[in-house]
Amino acid sequence: MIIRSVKSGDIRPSEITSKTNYLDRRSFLQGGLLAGASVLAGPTAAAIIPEGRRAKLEGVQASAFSTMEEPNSYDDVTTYNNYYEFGTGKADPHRRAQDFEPRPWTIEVSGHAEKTGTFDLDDIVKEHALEERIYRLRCVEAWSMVIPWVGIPLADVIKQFKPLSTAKYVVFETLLDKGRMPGQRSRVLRWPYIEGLTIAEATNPLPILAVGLYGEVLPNQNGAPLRLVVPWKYGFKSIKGIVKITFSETQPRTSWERAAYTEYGFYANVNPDVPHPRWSQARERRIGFGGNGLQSIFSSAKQDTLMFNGYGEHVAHLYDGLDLRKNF
Ligand SMILES: Nc1nc2c(c(=O)[nH]1)N[C@H]1C(S)=C(S)[C@@H](COP(=O)(O)O)O[C@H]1N2
Ligand SMILES: [Mo]
Repeated sequence: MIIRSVKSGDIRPSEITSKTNYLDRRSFLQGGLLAGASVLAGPTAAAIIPEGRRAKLEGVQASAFSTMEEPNSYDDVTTYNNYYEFGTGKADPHRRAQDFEPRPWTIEVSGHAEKTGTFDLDDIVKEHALEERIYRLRCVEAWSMVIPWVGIPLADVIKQFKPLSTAKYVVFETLLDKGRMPGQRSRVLRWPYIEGLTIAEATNPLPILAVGLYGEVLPNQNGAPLRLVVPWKYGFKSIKGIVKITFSETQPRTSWERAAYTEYGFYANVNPDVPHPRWSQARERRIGFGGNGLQSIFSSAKQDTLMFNGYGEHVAHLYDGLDLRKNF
């Protein structure tokens, strides 16, 4: 099988975006292997998250779900962020999350599942193999990036906790700690940040719990030590700094719905046909490319936004019979 195992030592972050890797990935996809996660089951190495800023992740496997688009630069991905716990400006998380200490870290798992309790992050991730998933991220603010995440499939983590048949939703919460997250002193959102998925969405092969990017541990500003990535939904669904996972019978009220329920719905599927009440969602600006730093957002050209952010073949069936204008 043509699975490229990326080991630290023989690859540097800058090389992950190299043309060779890009072409490898393309021939892999052209080999017709994009059938589903089952073909990707390679040797399972215990995932270990090393400590320390910019520490390399070992034994990362490539994924057929990765996009073939050129990833954004490390600088784009780590200096232009949304993380209101560290301020509402795009440059705030990069500046203000530097001293955040993401370890040790525990996750509380509760609700309608057989296995609940408080788990050390390492005890959850060591059950899984690490994958690089290069995904588009489309923000509700009509910009996008391409980010080489490293993570574990959310579906596998869900299985690990054995949800009951009454578990209809999976709810995620970010750390609540005004001392460590100064943005929580502002009332711009209800804290803690809350997000949720239906159980069908959460067990789809696409979402991952990311522990890294560019082959290294996740920077604080991108949600260290653990954040969700749901590539067919607007970026705000991809909650950062997760400390709590709840299996719920009822649909949660998310932080963004509480902030403005007419603007931010529970589903939040990327949809060029449903405008935000205050702006169109038909097009998007790709951050970077043709400039650098913050200036580039003004210079880069716009491109059409794709239904489900281009991931429709994998997720459109989840919404059969649902009116996506009402359920935005
Ligand atoms: N806890 C938390 N998670 C969050 C946010 C936030 O403010 N707080 N912002 C969201 C939004 S709007 C986007 S677009 C993505 C941005 O992820 P990135 O900065 O890693 O690119 O994170 C999402 N996750
Ligand atoms: Mo966003």
